[in-house]
Amino acid sequence: MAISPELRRRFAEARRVLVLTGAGVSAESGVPTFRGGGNTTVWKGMPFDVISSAEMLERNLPAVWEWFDYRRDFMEALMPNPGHYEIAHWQERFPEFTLVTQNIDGLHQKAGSRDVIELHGNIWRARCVACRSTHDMSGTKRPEACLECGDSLRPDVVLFGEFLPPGAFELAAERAATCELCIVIGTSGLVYPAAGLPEIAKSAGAYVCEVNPEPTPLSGICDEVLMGKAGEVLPLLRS
Ligand code: BV8
Repeated sequence: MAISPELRRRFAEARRVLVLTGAGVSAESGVPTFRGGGNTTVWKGMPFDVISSAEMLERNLPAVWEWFDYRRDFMEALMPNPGHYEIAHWQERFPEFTLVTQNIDGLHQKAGSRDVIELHGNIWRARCVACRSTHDMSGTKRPEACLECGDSLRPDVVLFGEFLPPGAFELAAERAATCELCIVIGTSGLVYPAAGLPEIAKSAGAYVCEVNPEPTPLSGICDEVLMGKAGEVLPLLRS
């Protein structure tokens, strides 16, 4: 895997760096991607963007919980991979480093990343549908109801057709618009508004680099594409 002298130079000199990650960065940890090898994740006959939708939450909250309980159970034992750890190191390396993720698995934080902008929420939290208080579920059973007001809980994730957490995308877009280097890792670039961030960085003059074993709709706007697995490619960037 050849890293161009241009990318090495920019990696060495950049101060303001933004990283956007998707399910691919967690693939080597055992988290199945949503769209790998041409097929889409299906749960009980429903494509994931149907079971993970605002409409389904309205219609059948218990079914939505069953889907997230199932994913939480198998994610419990999963550990970060070298890709996550390399990214965690970058927060010490670059003076102004921003990590934006579409992942809800919390593996970036488990690898030591701080101030992660979680665009689509986190599977280890539940949120009250009434008072919006959140409840940590890591290592504990899911509470039956809100411990503050007793109303029902929902996963603290962003479902299709729902707005992102207040301010999360705005902060990510602001950082994308001022970064010098944008590294896009393990995303198919199909879900918006997240997939719009590399375009914001590109149009603001940043050097945009993609790390993915497969081409994506974003590859065309990238200055450099490193076709490989995150856990194998990212350590190569270390000089
Ligand atoms: C919203 C949480 C406003 C839940 C998720 C504009 C155009 C078209 C559609 C829209 C648009 N704007 C809004 C929409 C609708 C929709 C959308 O984008 N639909 C898509 C399907 C077309 N967006 C929304 O609904 C968003 N909300 O816009 O609000 C609004 C409000 C009301 C009405 C209208 C608009 C909310 C979207 C968030 C949904 N929640 N997750 C859950 O997890 O169940 S999205 C979820 O799917 C993930 O978070 C992620 O974002 C996405 C999956 O994508 P990736 O992470 O990229 O994963 P994928 O499997 O696809 O690809 C993996 C990649 O990794 C592959 O390329 C593979 O090659 C690569 N890879 C594999 N192994 C490795 C690797 N790479 C590196 N290393 C490896 N080892």
